Amino acid sequence: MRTALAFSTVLSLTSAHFTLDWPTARGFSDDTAGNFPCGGLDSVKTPRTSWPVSGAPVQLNMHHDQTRVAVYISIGEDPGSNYSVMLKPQLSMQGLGDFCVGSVSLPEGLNVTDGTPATIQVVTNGDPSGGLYQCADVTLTTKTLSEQDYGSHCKNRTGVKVVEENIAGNPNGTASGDSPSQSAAPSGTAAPPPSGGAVLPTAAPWLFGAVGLAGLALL
Ligand SMILES: *[C@@H]1O[C@H](CO)[C@@H](O)[C@H](O)[C@H]1NC(C)=O
Ligand SMILES: *[C@@H]1O[C@H](CO)[C@@H](O)[C@H](O)[C@H]1NC(C)=O
Ligand SMILES: *[C@@H]1O[C@H](CO)[C@@H](O)[C@H](O)[C@H]1NC(C)=O
Ligand SMILES: *[C@@H]1O[C@H](CO)[C@@H](O)[C@H](O)[C@H]1NC(C)=O
Ligand SMILES: [Cu+2]
Repeated sequence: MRTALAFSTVLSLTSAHFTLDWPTARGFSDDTAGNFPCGGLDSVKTPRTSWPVSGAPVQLNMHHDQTRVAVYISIGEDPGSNYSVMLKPQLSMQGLGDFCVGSVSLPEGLNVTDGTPATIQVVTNGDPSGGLYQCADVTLTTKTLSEQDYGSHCKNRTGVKVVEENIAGNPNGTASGDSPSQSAAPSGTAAPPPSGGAVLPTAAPWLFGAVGLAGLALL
C-alpha cells in the first residue's frame, strides 16, 4: 500500500501535477511548474476572471493522491512576485480530480475596491520537493456569485477530502510544514496566522531528506 502510493507519485511526475481551473489560470507548463512565481507563466492573461471579494471558490484538479495546498493573492495590474497576502492557509488534502478550495475571501484591511486587478496564486508541495505554482489573473468585484455560478466553479470529486487545515508554513517549504517564507510574511492584517492552534507535524525534517518519496507517501 505504502509502496503503491510512492510508486504512483513517481508515475505522476509526467502529468500536470495539478491544474487551476477557476478562476482561469494563465496556463500550465510542465517544465516550469515548479518555478516561483506562477509556474513560469510571467505574463498577465486577459480577459481577467471576475472574482468576488466577499468569498469565492478556487477550483483545482489534483493529479497527486496527497497534496498540500495554500492560496495567495497579489494586488495590482501586474504584481510580479509579491504574493504576501494569504487567502487560504496551508491545508492537506487527499484524492485525485476536482477539488474545490471552498469559500475563499480576502482578509480585512486591503486597499481594494470594485474593479481592482489582482492575481491569485495557488501553491502546492513539490514533486518531490520545492513547490508547484499556478496563477490566475482576476478583477476583484463586490458582486457575489449566483448560487448557480458558485456551483459550477466548486466541485469535489467523490473521495476527495481535506485531512487537515490551517497548517503552519507553506507547501513549497519542506514536507514537514517548515517554511522559509513564513518569517517573510508581512506584518499587519495581510497574512492571518493559522488559527486553531495548529502545530507543526513532529516528524523531523531530516527524515524527508533521508527517505525521500517513500517518506512523503507515509504521511
Ligand atoms: C514559497 O511561496 C511563498 C508564497 O507564495 C513565496 O513568497 C516564496 O518566495 C516561495 N519560495 C520559493 C522558494 O519559491
Ligand atoms: C506587496 O503587497 C502588499 C499588499 O498589497 C502591499 O502592502 C505591499 O506594499 C507590497 N510590497 C511590495 C514590495 O510591493
Ligand atoms: C468541496 O470541498 C471543500 C473543502 O472540503 C469545501 O469547502 C467545499 O464546500 C466543497 N464543495 C462542495 C460543492 O461540496
Ligand atoms: C489605495 O489604492 C488607491 C488606488 O490604487 C491609491 O490611489 C490610494 O493611495 C491607496 N490608499 C492607500 C491608503 O494606500
Ligand atoms: Cu506531479
